[in-house]
Amino acid sequence: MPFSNAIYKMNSKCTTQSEDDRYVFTAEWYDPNAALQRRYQLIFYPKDGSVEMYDLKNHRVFLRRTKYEELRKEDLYVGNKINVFSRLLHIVDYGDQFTARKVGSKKEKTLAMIKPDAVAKLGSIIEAILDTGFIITKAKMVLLSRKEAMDFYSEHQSKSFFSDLIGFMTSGPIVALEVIGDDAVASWRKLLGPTNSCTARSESPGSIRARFGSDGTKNAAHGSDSIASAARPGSIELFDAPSHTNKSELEFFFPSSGGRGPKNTARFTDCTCCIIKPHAVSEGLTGKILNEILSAGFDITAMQMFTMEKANAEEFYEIYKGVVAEYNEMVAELCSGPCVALEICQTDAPQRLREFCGPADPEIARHLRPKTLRAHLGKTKVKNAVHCTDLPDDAVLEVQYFFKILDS
Ligand code: FUP
Repeated sequence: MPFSNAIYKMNSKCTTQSEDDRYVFTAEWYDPNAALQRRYQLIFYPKDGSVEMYDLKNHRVFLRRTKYEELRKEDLYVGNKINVFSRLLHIVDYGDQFTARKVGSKKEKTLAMIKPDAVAKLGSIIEAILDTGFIITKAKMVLLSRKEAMDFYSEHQSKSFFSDLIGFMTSGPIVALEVIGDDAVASWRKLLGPTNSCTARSESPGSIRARFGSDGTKNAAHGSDSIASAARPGSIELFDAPSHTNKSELEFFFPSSGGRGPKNTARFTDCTCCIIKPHAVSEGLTGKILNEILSAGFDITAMQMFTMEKANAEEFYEIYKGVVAEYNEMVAELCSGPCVALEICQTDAPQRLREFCGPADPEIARHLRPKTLRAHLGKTKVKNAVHCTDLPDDAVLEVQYFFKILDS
């Protein structure tokens, strides 16, 4: 594209609000061909949903202002990964004061953890989280070892309930979530309700602990407890965080560098693979889909959120290349944002899940199999809510692709 400094200069200077607001970010993209991390100024215009990119190293316009309806203002915050015309961009900073003030000021991230007693209600809890306006940016089902549970709850080691708490927390899988939202630490704790579920039922009957917990130990879910320890996305320097922080609670499950955190729970046997597609995740359907799957009696034995590179999406869908006309669109959809991978266990899992999901084309599903998942929640043949393994022989391979290869 033609060299131009004009737009860059104009955007660098423009930090005040106008009738045509713009949000400016610094974003990075790993260019696999050049094996280089490239840096861009990314400008989003909410008025018409257009986007523009400027290559910061080469000082040239990379993408002229172009409408891009898939991009939502809510997805633009530091720390998030977004897909712009098949490029997976990592937003690393705010590009101007106006954007930092408007987008970053009240945004916090916190750990929301679903405990063993409430994992069966995963769908409803995620629905409540999304209905409250949070965005889920990371998710992983794990089974804590005793050591991990004791580390996580080390501040309670001298308490009389410690041993029961550790026994409970290691009794089954849990689901760790990173949630982002305005005042997320306090808002999530408000939604959680009082520590003891019995108290919660009298004091805050609509809360998560009132609805899904039983007592003072089996209380459905956890939330990091202080704003002082909260980590605003990508704005760590804004916080003078103490060493025991809820950032470190997030780090415990989702280490940003080095270690891998607790292992996923995939079993790789008697299972099939289901992927909640990015369009469904961004439409806020994750909770609904999990609910439908669980209500139909399927066992979700592993779950994790992934943001795929295009090369991974191509590889995963390789068997459809040259066979399915929509192959390219399927690839574009799968890497267009975060997806949620599930391992589902059940006798004859691949076939039963396929029957449950229904025909790949939701229009056909609505005519022929109106009770299926895709009939309810699919939009088009490509945006059909979920992928499920087609051939039983591929089921374990697909589960391995996510839970062994991508999770490494
Ligand atoms: P909260 O911050 O609401 O999670 O509550 P605490 O930090 O006080 O407690 C952490 C966890 O310890 C609770 F979620 C459950 C467990 N606990 C008990 O098992 N018994 C108690 O009497 C208090 C807490």
